[in-house]
Amino acid sequence: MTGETSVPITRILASAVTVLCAIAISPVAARADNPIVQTVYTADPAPIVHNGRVYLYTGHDEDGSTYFTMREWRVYSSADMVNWTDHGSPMNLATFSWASADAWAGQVVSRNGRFYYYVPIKNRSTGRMAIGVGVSDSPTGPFRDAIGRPLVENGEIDPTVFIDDDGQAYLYWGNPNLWYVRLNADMTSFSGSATQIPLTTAGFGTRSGNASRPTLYEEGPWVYKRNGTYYNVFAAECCSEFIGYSTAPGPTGPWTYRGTVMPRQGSSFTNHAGVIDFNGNSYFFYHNGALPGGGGYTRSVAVERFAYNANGTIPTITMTTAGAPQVGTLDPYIRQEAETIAWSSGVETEAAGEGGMNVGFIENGDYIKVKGAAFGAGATSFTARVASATSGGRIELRLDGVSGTVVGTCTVPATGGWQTWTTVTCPVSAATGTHDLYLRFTGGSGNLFNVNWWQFAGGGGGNLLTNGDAESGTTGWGVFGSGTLSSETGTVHGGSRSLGISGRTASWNGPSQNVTSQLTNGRSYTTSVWARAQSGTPSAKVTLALTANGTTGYVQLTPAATLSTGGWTQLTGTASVSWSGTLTGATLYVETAAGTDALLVDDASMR
Ligand code: FUB
Repeated sequence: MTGETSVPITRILASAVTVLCAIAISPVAARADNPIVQTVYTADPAPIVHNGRVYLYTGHDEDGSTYFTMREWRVYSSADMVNWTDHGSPMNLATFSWASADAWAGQVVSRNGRFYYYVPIKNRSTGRMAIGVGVSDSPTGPFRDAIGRPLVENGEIDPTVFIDDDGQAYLYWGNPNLWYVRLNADMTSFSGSATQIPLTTAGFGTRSGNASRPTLYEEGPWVYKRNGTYYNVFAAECCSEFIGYSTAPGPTGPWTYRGTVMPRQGSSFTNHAGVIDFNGNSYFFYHNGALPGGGGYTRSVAVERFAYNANGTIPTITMTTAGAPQVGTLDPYIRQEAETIAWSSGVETEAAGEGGMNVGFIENGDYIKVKGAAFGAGATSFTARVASATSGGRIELRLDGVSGTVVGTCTVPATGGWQTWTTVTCPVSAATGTHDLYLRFTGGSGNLFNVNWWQFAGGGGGNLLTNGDAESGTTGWGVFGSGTLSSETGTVHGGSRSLGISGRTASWNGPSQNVTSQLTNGRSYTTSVWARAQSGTPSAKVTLALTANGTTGYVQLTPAATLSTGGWTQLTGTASVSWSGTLTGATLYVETAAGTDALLVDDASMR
């Protein structure tokens, strides 16, 4: 990023509100899901997977920047790769009393239940860039300075941390050189001294026309291991940068240059990579200047799904506005934070007085899109937590477009303050099946109201299942046939617990619930259960055993889907349920087509 001063900034923006008003008039942007965040400029993505969610750490380019003016980091999370929840800022320059500026590209790693955030920042006393380390017990922070001083300092930037299978952790960083040091198990100290990785053209490609920098390596390394091969994905050449990568048989090399991951694209002269596997797929995070007002110092993070080639090489990935496909659907019948957003126009987020974040600075015509909301058999009402220091306004609930069908409208009153919260409810009709949901905000001029969270209620009275999210242990759950239930904390789809079953002796054995008293004859029900194998790749489905007039029949509530040990699979479907005579027993259960593999289930609903 040495050529930054040559990049023209075509538009200096006074405020994020100005930026986001511009988004509203762009029909192309309004359909897109990339960039991931529209409420602020974000840069330097660093994703991790934790407890069934992707946590995405980013830098924050200040509005109207003409340099890398960055004072804080931000964190977002998602369970479906399209709807991202804004958790605010987990760490900023003030976290490090010794730092003066430049909250640049960091990375978080988790070890022994703690989260370590490695960041480049300027040391006030030396004026040089150093690497600091924050620590937190939560992936969303807050992080505190783990050691009260730089972990390493040599004027270079962009740390990446990788923990090898033998438990040895490595910190790599550098621009213009590439360094590594072996971290101790405490993750906040190291053994030995910083070692320079030889930047050979065989290892990192050939740069032309720059005698002092003969290889393509520029900055932003991202080191990880896959199937025994070590990968270093990095920002190459400057300026502008593209993303290249090298591989090695060990964590310290020797490295071999393998080519381009992402060509130069996207109106930002830097780019920065983050690579993860989630739920059985691979994802490439990067940044560009795609938001209105975007450019080299006003960047935005985006993501693409990709598949490794059979020989382990990375295909060439290009930037799209569509982004990654959704994993499963979003449940509108559980509380959703207003700051869970696939795309938004005009709004901002802020810390909420009653905890978490809220959406604010809402003006007439602003909107939030939430992708793939599964309404199932139909929603009957909508509830939102709102506050307004002025005279409020309305929330229009529209399907599949900002001008799509209105299925409900809630009036938001004056509440006497921007953090004086009340709950409003309004009727909803014709919201069935799965749709993109648009919350379109209307009213007079100026700021209208804030929204903290929202939730729909279903025509069938909500989730028929007790403790569907398994957060209350095994409460409400039984076993169809043989097996032992357990409440699991190690691998969850959402929240902090899932339900395990082991000791199955037949393929039809599985976790179950009696739903006899909740069913209405002839009604259609939508079922969603997240499931994962603890061994093997069984084909699983959700079935309803119905006993009426002494006869038992079986309704397949969801089609079968293959489970794996590497990620969660959503079993979902809509089925009509009817019987003749008197219903005496109805049991929903998860089964497999064959085998007795132990299973995990989580976030189950039948509506
Ligand atoms: O965001 C500031 C700097 O720009 C990062 O540290 C580099 O990787 C480049 O993206």
